[in-house]
Amino acid sequence: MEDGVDFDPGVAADVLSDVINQAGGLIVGAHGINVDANDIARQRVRNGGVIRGNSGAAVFLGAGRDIVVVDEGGIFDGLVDLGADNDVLRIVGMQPDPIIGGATAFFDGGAGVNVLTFDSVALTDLISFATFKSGYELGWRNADASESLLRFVNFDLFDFTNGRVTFDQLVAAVPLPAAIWLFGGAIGLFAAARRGARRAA
Ligand SMILES: [Ca+2]
Ligand SMILES: [Ca+2]
Repeated sequence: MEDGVDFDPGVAADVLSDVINQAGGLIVGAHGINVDANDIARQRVRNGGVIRGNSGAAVFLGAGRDIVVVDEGGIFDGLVDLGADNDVLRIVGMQPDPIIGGATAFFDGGAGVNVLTFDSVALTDLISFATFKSGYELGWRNADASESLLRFVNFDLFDFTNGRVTFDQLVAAVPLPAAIWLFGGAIGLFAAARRGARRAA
């Protein structure tokens, strides 16, 4: 099976090509959207429909400063690999699916300094952070109190509605879940009890 959209080599660096898949649209193939292995051109993929890779990535954009925009309700069935160089992943608006891009979506910024941009999420909306497969799963609460999850790896800078943070600042901004506070508190009590026991001995 061929790729849904296949960019051929030979396009110069800095030339930007757009793929816009609107709600109701379907791009499907071995890779949903693919570039040549030697690609250095820029691609911008905006998806409010479905992009599916049946045997490869849903989206592979290779080198060049590429952009992926997840419109409200956009589904990426498979890996979204932005490839080498400094890329941007942008999450638009309020997403109806609790997992951004759908249950199989996973966003890999690849090499370079990659930026993840949230149009409608503030740093203070974050509620969870965990490892997920080879990357991470970030959770936040939306304005309507629904919750969203994003699964990603290899992003370095994170733009929220109230500012930009590094990966370490992102992790530090997520409130610790109650279970960790309780667990940490229990360890503290246990250590105190052991110290007490040693003194008594
Ligand atoms: Ca590219
Ligand atoms: Ca990259």
